[in-house]
Amino acid sequence: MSVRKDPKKLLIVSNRLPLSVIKKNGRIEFKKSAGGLSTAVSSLKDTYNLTWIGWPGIANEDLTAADKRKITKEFKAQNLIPVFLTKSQIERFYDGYSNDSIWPLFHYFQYLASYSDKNWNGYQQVNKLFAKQVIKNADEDSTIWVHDYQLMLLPGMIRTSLPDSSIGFFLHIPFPSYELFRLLPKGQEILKGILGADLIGFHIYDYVRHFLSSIYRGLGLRHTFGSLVYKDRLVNVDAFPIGIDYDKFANAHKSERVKKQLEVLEGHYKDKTIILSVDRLDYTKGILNRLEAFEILLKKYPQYRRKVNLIVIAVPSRIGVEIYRQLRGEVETTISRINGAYGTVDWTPISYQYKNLPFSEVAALFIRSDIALLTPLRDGMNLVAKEYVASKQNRPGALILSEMTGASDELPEAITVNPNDINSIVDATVNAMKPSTKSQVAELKKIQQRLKNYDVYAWAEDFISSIDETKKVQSQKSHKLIGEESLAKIIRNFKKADKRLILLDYDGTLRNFTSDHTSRKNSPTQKIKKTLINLCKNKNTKVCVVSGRPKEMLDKWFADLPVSLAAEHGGWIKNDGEWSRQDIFWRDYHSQVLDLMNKYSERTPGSTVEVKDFSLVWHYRNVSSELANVRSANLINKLSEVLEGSEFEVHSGSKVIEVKAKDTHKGTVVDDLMAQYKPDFTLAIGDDYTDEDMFRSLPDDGYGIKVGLRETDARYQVTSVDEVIKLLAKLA
Ligand code: GDG
Repeated sequence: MSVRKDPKKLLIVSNRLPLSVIKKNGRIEFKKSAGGLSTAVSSLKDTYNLTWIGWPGIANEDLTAADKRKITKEFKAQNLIPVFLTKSQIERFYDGYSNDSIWPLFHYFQYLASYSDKNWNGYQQVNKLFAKQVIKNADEDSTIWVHDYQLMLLPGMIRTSLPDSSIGFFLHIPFPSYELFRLLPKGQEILKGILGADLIGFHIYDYVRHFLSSIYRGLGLRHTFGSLVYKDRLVNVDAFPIGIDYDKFANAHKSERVKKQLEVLEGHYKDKTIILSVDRLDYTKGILNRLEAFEILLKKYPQYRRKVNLIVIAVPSRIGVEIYRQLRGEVETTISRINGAYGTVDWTPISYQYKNLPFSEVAALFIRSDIALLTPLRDGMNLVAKEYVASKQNRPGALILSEMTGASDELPEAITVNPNDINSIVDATVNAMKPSTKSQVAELKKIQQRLKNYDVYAWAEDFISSIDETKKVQSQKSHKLIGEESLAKIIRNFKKADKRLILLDYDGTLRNFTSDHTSRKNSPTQKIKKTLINLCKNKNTKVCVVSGRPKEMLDKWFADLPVSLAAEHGGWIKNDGEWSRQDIFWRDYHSQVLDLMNKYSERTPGSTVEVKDFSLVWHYRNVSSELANVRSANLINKLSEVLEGSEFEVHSGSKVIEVKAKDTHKGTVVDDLMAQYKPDFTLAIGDDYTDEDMFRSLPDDGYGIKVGLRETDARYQVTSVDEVIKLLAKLA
């Protein structure tokens, strides 16, 4: 771990802080919560100037003004900042949208998910309160790390106020498939909120995949190997499987307290096989499934009775919520039933504790248990599985793990079960009681090495350095962005020049894209027209709109303006009032391409075919993203086969596939106008691949400006159409 000389500010933001406040007999008390996250984060203290923002775990109504002052003061001493919440905010934000909508849905319990506008408003409101505290406490070079499903709007909110900040977001629960995610009202807002981050992390690649597919299908955003551009900012999405505090568990057997606890267990469970179950009492954890499996085991295999014990530790969780109360009732009734049916005077099959045990007791149970039986129906990761393995230093132990946990991806050596297949849990448990001690220890050793290498400290360091890495790539990508100096230079040279040529693409450059390329909404605004007129006022400035659109459309929009026009990528040029055309000979390629495009259009709802003089275009802006992906790739393949060896080529543009002659491109417009006017200042602005031909044809001292942050041959880049208009207005 590297130690920085001048520690950088790191703001951790999560729903809960590592310190909770409780009030006993009117007095404030502070209680440490020892979760994996607080362990990980406390390790970062040496490297960073650390501040943690979160809810202190108690409602405003239970606090006096003096209490709040005391909490704020005590927290400040530990670099913690409280976000105080009222009962109704907690109810709507935490119990409501977080735990009644997101938690069940993201864990595939669709039937338990409920929604209300009231809860959504509460979720937004509390995310705003968190944002306020972050903004108040962040410096320009702070790194902000936002955690989990309660704060998914927060990255976007911070980004609005601090556009250049470094933000990471990590989700501790699964990200569901889009088919589930799309059920969430306000899902798009949630996606946009998360996308405010520079780096977005999940436990495993499956969740990454689901997230990427959701932003593609929900927002139409494409990615390349997990990188995408959102609002002209590079965003990276990747898997960072959370680790555990490995040494703490691996060394637990040396602690005196743990040793004492082990003696108690050894005495009580002498010669017994212990099966261990440890979780928060949550319906996602599949506790009832494992009880059912244990009951079947006792029934089907009487030889194990009196030889095996199941120890169930259920940590109280969300106790105010009805479904959790119900679950507790069911778990306890099931356990009583099994104990009643199979227990004897000197043997109780299931030992049950509904409490949060001290670490020494949990560790001793991990060490002594012969089998860990962890059968969540869904679990983001499941740290207990990793902690159990880490605790087994030179001791045998079998891990039965649900394949629905993130951890199962990382622990292929575990005995995996489908938690919905009760018989497979029974069989796995019976098998786990058999194998040889030696092979179990060897298997565990293999996993331990991996858990040690990527422990919770390595995880946190990895995530934070990946935020830094993302910021670095962002700044490399933006090195072509026009700054004040380059802009001043362009204006200076523009003014100095005797003859100027300005070539402007239309869609995506002068006008933002709309969903329908034929709609009236695409026509130039008054502001665009005025800017162009002003530019042309100087007789020595030639402006040409160079578009892929047909000449009729450009005539309709620009005929009354003193600009030259190039339609169909230069197939047609209107200079000094007359249209002239290039010669091209389609032969029978025209009908072959058109037939193919028509065929695809019929099979692909939302797509259309446009016939132009110099090209044929298949538009698919309104086709659903996944289908568009498949159909466009297929069509490109088919067209390439048809056109092989011809003088025509296929281009894949922004939601269009276009076939045109190789010699018809925007570069020829630059060449023609340069030859005619011999300007000493040339400027070309465009946003897509067809404009690259213009940039490449510019003279060495010409200025090419790309709209957007994609790779380009242009000398400069701007991020939006608005910036183009502002720049042209400055020149005019
Ligand atoms: C969420 C995600 C993801 C349990 N009982 C006691 C106790 N524990 C400790 C365990 C473990 C932690 O609590 C539970 O972590 P899990 O990962 O198993 O589950 P969640 O609480 O649901 O956590 C989960 C995790 O976030 C991290 O990203 O893995 O998928 O749902 O560390 O040891 N600790 C003590 N007494 C207990 O009785 N002291």
